[in-house]
Amino acid sequence: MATHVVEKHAVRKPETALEFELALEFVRVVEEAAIASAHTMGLGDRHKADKVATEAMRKCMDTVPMRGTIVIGEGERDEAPMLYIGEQVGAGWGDGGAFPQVDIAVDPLEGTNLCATGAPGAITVLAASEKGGLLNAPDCYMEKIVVGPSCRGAVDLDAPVADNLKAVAKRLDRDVKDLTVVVLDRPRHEKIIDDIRKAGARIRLITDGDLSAGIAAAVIGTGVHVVMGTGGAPEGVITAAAMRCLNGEMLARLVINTPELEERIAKMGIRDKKKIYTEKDLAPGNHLIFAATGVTDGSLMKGTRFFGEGTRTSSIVMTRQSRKVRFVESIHLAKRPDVKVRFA
Ligand code: VTB
Repeated sequence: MATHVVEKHAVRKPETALEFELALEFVRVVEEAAIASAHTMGLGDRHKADKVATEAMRKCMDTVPMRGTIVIGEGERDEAPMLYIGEQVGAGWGDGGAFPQVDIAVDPLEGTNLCATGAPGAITVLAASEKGGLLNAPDCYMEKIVVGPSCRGAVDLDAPVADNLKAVAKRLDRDVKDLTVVVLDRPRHEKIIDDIRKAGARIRLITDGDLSAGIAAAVIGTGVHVVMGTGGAPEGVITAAAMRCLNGEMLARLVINTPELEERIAKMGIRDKKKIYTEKDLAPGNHLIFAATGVTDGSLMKGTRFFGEGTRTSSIVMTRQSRKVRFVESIHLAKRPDVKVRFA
């Protein structure tokens, strides 16, 4: 007689369950934020775009079966009404511990200006991990360099730009002139841009969104090979979580240039302000989820589309331990009984 034996190791540990059970839940969260902010596209009001994304993300977050804590969010408790650092989110609090504890880093709308002007590249995004799996970075600038798996170990944050580009070109088996480097178009990057031009590589200047650019650099076929320059540290942590799912490499250093920031990092227990962080230092979690939805069209995902009888969203969700990169196309139907479903 056949018997079914459930072996002990077949039972999932709660932290393994985290990726399996929460990945698609977090897709819902970024989808809702994208739908809300996409309605504000082109209104010229970046604060409104961010506000509605934040509210939608916060509301949806509370339907997720977890005990979540925001570790990177919209600011400190006294400066942000919701999704503030330390805020408890999720439906699992007060259940006696049956649901996983999760740390969450959010950027409800990455590229608020892009959304406000209807320009490409706005996304809603978050990263999640087991407790302690995401560095609680302060809201300051961060120097960054991001490359893909073939360039691991080839770049150095303190090396001259020309040396880094030569090393990347070698790993990618091409000339420096065949590299494209993405840089945020800011006056602070004048020297870096000059150095890249002198080295002979091509440049794509972007007005916003070095997080998506980092993902593009980490995967093959996007035409982006390196991201360089200074952007936000919180977004840096979320980028690092993506790198850990894609085997990309990120080197980063906090820009601590005021007494307030010195004090802030001291309180956070960061002793060496010049420390160079790798993607593993920024997102050390074993179990990591990265989820993002397109608000406006981008190179990785299409923007959110409204077609009267519903809304269509394009998302990406990646998990580290279970090694998945999923592209999720969702049709959110209008709540009417006669609604017709459109596939194209
Ligand atoms: C923005 C944004 C980036 O950093 O530039 C921001 O577009 C900070 O730079 O994607 P500024 O203060 O000069 O605007 C990011 O948010 C992320 O790193």
